[in-house]
Amino acid sequence: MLLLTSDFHLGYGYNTEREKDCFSVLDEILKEQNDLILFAGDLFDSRVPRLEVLAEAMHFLSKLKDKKSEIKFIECDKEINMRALQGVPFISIYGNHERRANLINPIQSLENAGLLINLHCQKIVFELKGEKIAIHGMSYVPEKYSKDVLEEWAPKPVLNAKNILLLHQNIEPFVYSPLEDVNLKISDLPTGFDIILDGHIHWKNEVPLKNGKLLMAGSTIPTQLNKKESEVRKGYFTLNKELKYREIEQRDFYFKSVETKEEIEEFLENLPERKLKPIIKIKIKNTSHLDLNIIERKYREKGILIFKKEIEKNFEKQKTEIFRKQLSAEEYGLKLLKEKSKFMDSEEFLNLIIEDNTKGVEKLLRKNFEKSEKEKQFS
Ligand SMILES: [Mn+2]
Repeated sequence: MLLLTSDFHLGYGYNTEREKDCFSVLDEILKEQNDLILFAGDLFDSRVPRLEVLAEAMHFLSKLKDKKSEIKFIECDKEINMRALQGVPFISIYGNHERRANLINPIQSLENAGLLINLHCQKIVFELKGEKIAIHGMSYVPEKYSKDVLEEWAPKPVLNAKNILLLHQNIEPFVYSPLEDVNLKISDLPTGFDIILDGHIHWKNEVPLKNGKLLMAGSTIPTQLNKKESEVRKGYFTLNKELKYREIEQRDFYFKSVETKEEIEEFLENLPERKLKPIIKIKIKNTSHLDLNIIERKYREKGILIFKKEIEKNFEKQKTEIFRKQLSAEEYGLKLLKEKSKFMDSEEFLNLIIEDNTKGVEKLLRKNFEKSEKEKQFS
């Protein structure tokens, strides 16, 4: 059996009531009998995970080495550490949360330890019960380049094999957030693949293609806490003779719009009892007369409460302020860069700043300066 999954976001919610939630998927997978695990990026929530988080990932990956698998290795485009083929191999690409331009990222460091195999514009071929399985993978590239890199690589399906392609990009109409670019369309995807597994999108999708399927397994914990995430259960795909979606045990997540305090109380009083406290996001109109702290204290045992105030249309400034609070520092930085700098590749630029890569920053600035000078000459 193959397991197809992505976006564990290990380390998400550190120092909150939810900090252990991201690890439960690891235990569930270890309970399963798999032959091969295919992972479409964002194993970690950050580029430099805390050691506590890294240790959990390493423990999981090394446990896979003790498990039985019927998979046989045939060939790979690149040199691999044979230790990574022991037990149940974990074939991965890295996602946007891991990518570090020109620096080693956490997925690559686990690969160096022989705990997984990372693909970037490469493929690896196995055999399972007499059937050839070819896994092709392109790790995350800034959206701006996604179409070009994929076109240049031009992955070719292996003859007489089941071909699976791993990606971690926005693919129109599937876009993670309105702040991000999207360059790939479904019609740009290469043909001849039985399955294209795309990470990055955090809610599950199954899209039929001409010959094959585009799958998004979704993240294994809710991270965006939007309406879409509240409507779809989290899980992963398994592929034996047929494709199945297996839900994982997790907190319920409610996304509820209310107008009065009475409505909130009625909703919270009537929640069903569950082993795990649910996550409850409440969107409220007219909050001025409400003391949300009192409600939070009164119902703390009922669930992990998140309040979201709905904004009146006339208060543009207030809106920006609240919008800002919903973004991570990184997302907000990217938004500002995109608004304020008309010339450069904002995503790459922000990455270089985060990495403290002054040489890279200088190089990019120079490149942009030269480009704008050239444009001036010709205009
Ligand atoms: Mn992700």
